[in-house]
Amino acid sequence: MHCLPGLVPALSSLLGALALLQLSLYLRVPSRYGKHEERLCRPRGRLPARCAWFVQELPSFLVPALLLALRSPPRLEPLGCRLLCCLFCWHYFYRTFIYPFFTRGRPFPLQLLFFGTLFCIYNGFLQGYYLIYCAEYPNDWCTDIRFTSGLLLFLLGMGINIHSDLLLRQLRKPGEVIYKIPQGGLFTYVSGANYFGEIVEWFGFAIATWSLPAFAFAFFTLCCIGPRAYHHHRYYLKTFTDYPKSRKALIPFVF
Ligand code: NDX
Repeated sequence: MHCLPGLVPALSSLLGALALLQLSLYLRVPSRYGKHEERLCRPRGRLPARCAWFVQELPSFLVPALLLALRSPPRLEPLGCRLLCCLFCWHYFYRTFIYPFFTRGRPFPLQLLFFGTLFCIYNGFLQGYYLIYCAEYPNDWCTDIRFTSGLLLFLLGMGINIHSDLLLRQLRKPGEVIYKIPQGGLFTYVSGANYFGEIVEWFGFAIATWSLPAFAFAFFTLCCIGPRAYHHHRYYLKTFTDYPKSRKALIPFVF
């Protein structure tokens, strides 16, 4: 496999277009899984959350890992390239092999699972293909301010995301499916603390890679889970009369 000129900008533009489609579809109405499902747990047409998240997220880990393994001769230099590819795989290792096995979420709709899996194949290919076959970085990229500041943002975002996922999980006892008011960590300031962390993480990755595919993915993430954080916030305000009034939807103190 080689780097085909034009393929990366074309796939990145399509990802940007999908982000806008996502925004137009889900700005007013949230995507129908989790607390925004209209009806509670009809078992048909759904897969247990553990299975669903594992299946859906697996391609985001597997596709770049396969591309890396298939590359001949193996690409080991420069160090910046290796590290950036590892960051992407590291996040999806967590999301595929750790997150699903602890989730206490409701069964996930098969239809969304299908589209989610297609999306993860597409994005895993785009990010992996670019980093493994196309990206060119100078040997001292690891000391570049874009790499170091992006890496810091990525780690900060990932920390917030994992911690917030943990706080959400602890709200339920095993077998429970009810919703409670999230407390602690960044939930003190925003309803979508896990989403805020994920968005910071992917913008950090985009800065560290300084690449079109990564900026397109960060934009997609913003358009996908930004509106969802807003819908979560409205849901909490409607459901809990004692919901903290000073809490914002997504960005602490701002929105
Ligand atoms: N999966 C990313 N679009 C998505 C699945 C849906 O990783 O066709 C994008 C991802 C996909 C989406 C994916 C892509 C676009 C799709 C969309 C479906 C339609 C859409 C395919 C792939 C589409 C077009 C047309 C453009 C092609 O019961 P429960 O499940 O609600 O329980 C929840 C629990 N919880 C609570 N428990 C007690 N009390 C409370 N108050 C609670 N509040 C929540 O916590 C869950 O078990 C858990 C987390 O829930 P929630 O709702 O906060 O997060 P969730 O949305 O489930 O995301 C989980 C994590 C989170 O860390 C988030 O940052 C990350 O995954 N994520 C999620 C979505 C996308 C994404 C990251 C990204 O874009 N980077």
